[in-house]
Amino acid sequence: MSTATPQKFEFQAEIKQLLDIVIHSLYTEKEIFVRELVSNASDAIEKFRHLQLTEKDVADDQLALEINLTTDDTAKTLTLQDAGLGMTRAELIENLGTIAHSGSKAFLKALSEGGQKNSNLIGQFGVGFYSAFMVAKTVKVYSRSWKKDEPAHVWTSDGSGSYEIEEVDDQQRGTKIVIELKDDCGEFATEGRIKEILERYSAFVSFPVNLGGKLINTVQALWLRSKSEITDEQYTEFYKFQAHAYDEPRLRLHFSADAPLQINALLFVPKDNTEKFGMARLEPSVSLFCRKVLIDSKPKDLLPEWLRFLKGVVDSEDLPLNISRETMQDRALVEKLNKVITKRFIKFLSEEAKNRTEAYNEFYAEFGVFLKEGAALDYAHKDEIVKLLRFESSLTEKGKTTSLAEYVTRMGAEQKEIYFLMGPNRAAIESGPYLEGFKARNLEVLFCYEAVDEYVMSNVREFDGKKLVAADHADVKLADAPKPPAAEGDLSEDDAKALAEWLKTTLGDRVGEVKASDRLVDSPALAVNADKFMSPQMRRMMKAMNKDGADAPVKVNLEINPRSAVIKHLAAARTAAPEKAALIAEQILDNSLISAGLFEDPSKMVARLYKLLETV
Ligand code: FE6
Repeated sequence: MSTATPQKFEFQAEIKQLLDIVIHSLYTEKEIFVRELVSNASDAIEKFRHLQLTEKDVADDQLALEINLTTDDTAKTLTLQDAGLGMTRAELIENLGTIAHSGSKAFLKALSEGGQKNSNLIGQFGVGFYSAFMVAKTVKVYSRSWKKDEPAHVWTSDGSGSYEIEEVDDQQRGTKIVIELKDDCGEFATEGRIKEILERYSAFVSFPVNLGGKLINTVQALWLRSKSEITDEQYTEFYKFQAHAYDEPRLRLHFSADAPLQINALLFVPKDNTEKFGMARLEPSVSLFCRKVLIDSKPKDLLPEWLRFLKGVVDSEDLPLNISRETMQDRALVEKLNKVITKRFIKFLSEEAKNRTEAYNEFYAEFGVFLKEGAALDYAHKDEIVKLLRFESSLTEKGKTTSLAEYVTRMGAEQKEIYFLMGPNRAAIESGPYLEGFKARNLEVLFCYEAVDEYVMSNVREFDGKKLVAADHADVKLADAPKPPAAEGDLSEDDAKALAEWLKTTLGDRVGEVKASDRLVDSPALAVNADKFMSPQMRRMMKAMNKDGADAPVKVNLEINPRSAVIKHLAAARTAAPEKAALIAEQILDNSLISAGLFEDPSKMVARLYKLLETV
């Protein structure tokens, strides 16, 4: 058939339909067409290179394997040229309609059904090319096949209903696409705008991408190379480039998987947790790529919220290129990626904790708060995350931590629960009245210093079948306690009971139950939270937020120590000096509230103390 004169063709009905979808609804941002065309060009070169391994007799075999873009701001055109395998006349026609033949019906059907489960129907040269018509008045495709002696052609269309094909002479091997831009798309004829787009989406394309003769992509897609070939310096350089960071990464995980999904990932933990300084909440910043081409730089659901401190890239061949941010067409796939990566990262952290304990502990000191968030909120991974948590305890040195697993190995046979105490710091917990009963019984208590710990502990609830119990809670029973040796002058059980009853009457509404207790060793008294629904920490938080309920007067149960000199003195004063005894009772309650972090109104206390001092 002669092809010397232009020949006109109508688009098939399916192609018209597809074009309409691509132009009007598949992509939310017009700039995406640059990514799609560069991606096609890269694939075409890749295929050519592959083909060259077996085919020796190819057209223009000296051509540099490059992609060249040029803009013409006056003519309002953008030109992309590649040295790929090119297309013959038949292939131009065939490739244009490939999707229409191979499953476009199913594709269209899937889209019309909401497009939620779009499998990868679109092959390597998919609908991407059509995206040019989002911005083009006309598109000209010049192409010469790698097959020698095949003439070159130019394909021309305005995307409305028909196209023309004509033979041309001066086209080298590969494809050159010339886009004449619509009037409102002139920005894509400026070098600055195209540079920006290339740097965003095409920074890691395997072949040189030149814009106006200048090389754009200078960084390698490190995540696709083998670990053994990469130096620490290269990793750090990549981290800085990818995360726009100036620090050195604290930890890195480079891994690949083939099942259940094909994944290459390179993840970094930065040096510092910037949220800690009261800076804005971190945004997800592990970018999602498909074969080196950016899909989304801030994919919302690629990782769970608590991993928002991670930087880096995830690349999966299983992703269709045209997943764009607003049209995440394959939720299920992203969810699967999320599962695999999260599991893998948790495994990595547990290995770090085991093999590089010091580095892990430093990581934990900085980023532990995110693990706590995960332990409390990520139900699917809770059990594994809890193993990564670390706490100081009554048995660790100051600044040293223990895991819950280690705590459990130290538990005596009769201990059934894991105890913890909240407090602003180690000194405050150690000097408070709550710890002494546990210390006397050789029961280890975890120390929690952060406001979130309360929430974390109540969400985690148990570890290894053992309940996590607040050591200052009224329900804590230390039944098997060894009775402290009786001493001269200790209150009898009856005296203690009578004193407790008297205290209850004297203190009135300020206390719930008052009883003698074995929990105490040195302190005279201790307040245990009588409010099952609001811990002191919660109360403080609600007060800070001006929430209702925090204003109600504090009500606590009081436990007294019948062996304490102060209590013995009080028992004697009760009959000898009733007025003074009442003052002492009030003061003992206030002191115990201070230790519990529940003391709120010092005004009465000052007056009372002066009154007491008068009696000395
Ligand atoms: C997509 C234009 C039909 C090659 N190189 C490049 N693009 C390619 C191919 N496509 N298909 C093969 C496409 C067009 C038309 C299909 Br008309 F770009 N750069 Cl080898």
